[in-house]
Amino acid sequence: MALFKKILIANRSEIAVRIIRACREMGIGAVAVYSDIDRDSLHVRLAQEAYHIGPSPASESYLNIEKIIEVAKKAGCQAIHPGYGFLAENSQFAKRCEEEGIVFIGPPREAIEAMGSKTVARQTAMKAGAPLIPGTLEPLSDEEIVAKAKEIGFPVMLKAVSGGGGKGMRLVHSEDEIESAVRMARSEAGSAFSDDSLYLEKYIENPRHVEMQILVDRQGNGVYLGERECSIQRRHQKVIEETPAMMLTPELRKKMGETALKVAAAAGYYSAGTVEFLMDANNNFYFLEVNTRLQVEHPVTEMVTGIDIVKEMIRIAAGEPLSISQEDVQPKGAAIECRIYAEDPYNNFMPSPGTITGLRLPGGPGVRVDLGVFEGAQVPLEYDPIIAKLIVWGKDRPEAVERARRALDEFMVKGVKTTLPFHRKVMENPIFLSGEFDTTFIDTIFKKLDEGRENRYQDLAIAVAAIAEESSEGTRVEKGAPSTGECNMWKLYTRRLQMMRG
Ligand code: MV4
Repeated sequence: MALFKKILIANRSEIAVRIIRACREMGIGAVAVYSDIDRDSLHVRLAQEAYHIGPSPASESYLNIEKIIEVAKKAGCQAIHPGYGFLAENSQFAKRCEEEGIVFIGPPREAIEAMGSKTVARQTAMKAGAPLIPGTLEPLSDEEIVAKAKEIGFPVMLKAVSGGGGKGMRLVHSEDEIESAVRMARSEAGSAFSDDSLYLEKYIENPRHVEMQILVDRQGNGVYLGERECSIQRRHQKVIEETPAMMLTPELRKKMGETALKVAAAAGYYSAGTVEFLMDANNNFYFLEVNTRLQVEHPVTEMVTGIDIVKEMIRIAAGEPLSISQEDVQPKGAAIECRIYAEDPYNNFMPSPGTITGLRLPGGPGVRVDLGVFEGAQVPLEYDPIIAKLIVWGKDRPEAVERARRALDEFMVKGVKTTLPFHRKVMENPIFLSGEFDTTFIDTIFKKLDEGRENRYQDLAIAVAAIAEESSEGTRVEKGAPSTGECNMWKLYTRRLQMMRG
């Protein structure tokens, strides 16, 4: 199949812009769609053509399957890229594209459907020989849940079969909690997914979230592009992602990569995809779920591998075989992504919609900004509040962190509150710098940045005391060799101290 002449991008903001960029570089026409409120947005400006698809609520625009297909046909598009969110994992949409002779740039709809059911996904992973979290492979009745929970042993996780992203999920510590947990989980799952079926897993304490990026072509050739460590999340929303994951040895990476490819093969998967794993304190990894889409955090993998995941996805959809083999994948250095949301980190991450009245972007070596706005643009309340992603590359993790700090200091957004101050704080956090963090990081270490602010002064007081001690004794009082990160933090503290002393 020859490459497409025109692609419709059924999305908005930074990810629509990202896909438009791939189209332009490939000589493919990019067709944007927009809702009322997005009439004048960045993705509309950067596309060659743009079509209005409806009112601002997503249900009447970016989720309107028939309208989007109608526009794709009218504009003469051979394919549709769904980006992430909206229709990206909607097998009905993939089916409608197929029926209309439009290529859905993503996996086969059967794979979307199968991986959408977390129990079918677990069955598939088991067939592929992936390590599974102990638990059930089928949905359970209330009675079965109680019996199985006792069999597995508390604590257990109740999960929604149609879930993902933490909705309809309940941690259950003991038998007397289980009845009410089942009731709440069923009701939550029922309203969120119109499916209240539940299954059980053994609870993994303080897990780390590590995911493996794969590319599989329609001929069945697959490569893994390495992992992303995504443990820094809030309310099941990722906030910071990095690669490589500090605790992954080359042997573990190979095992995880090959496992991910086997799961994909068992699911009949092609396109770009991500296999998610949980890692326990002993570095055992367990299959969690498959994300059948391009992910928000794909740029960190692009930074270290030099592979353009969006272009590969488009080529695969056009029927071309992969242009790379596993030996061509040689990740270099380290990359970190900070998601910049229009949210107020000083007020429990409340959405902060409005007009961007000022914008200064970071640049320089190793810095990539995937931006969804411009100065004067509106950040609407109706959609995901992500306005930009800052992705930095360094020869190793300490350099990537230094670049992140430097770039975050250059980054300025006026008119809306953003999560920039939060990221600046994380990049100084000793636990983040040590790499010894898990999915409890934000809740236990950060909570609100307000409290963080007080901690800042506490940290400073500790640093002052330590410096005083150091100068009186002539030696450092710390145990063990400090990491580069910690040294940098010391530099920052001393600089700040000097400023305070005038
Ligand atoms: C778990 C778990 C512990 N044990 N499953 C949260 C979202 C969903 N994708 C899976 N999640 C979890 N499943 C078992 N058996 C802990 C979590 C979890 C989590 C996972 C990844 C990243 C952040 C998280 C935050 C809280 C809980």
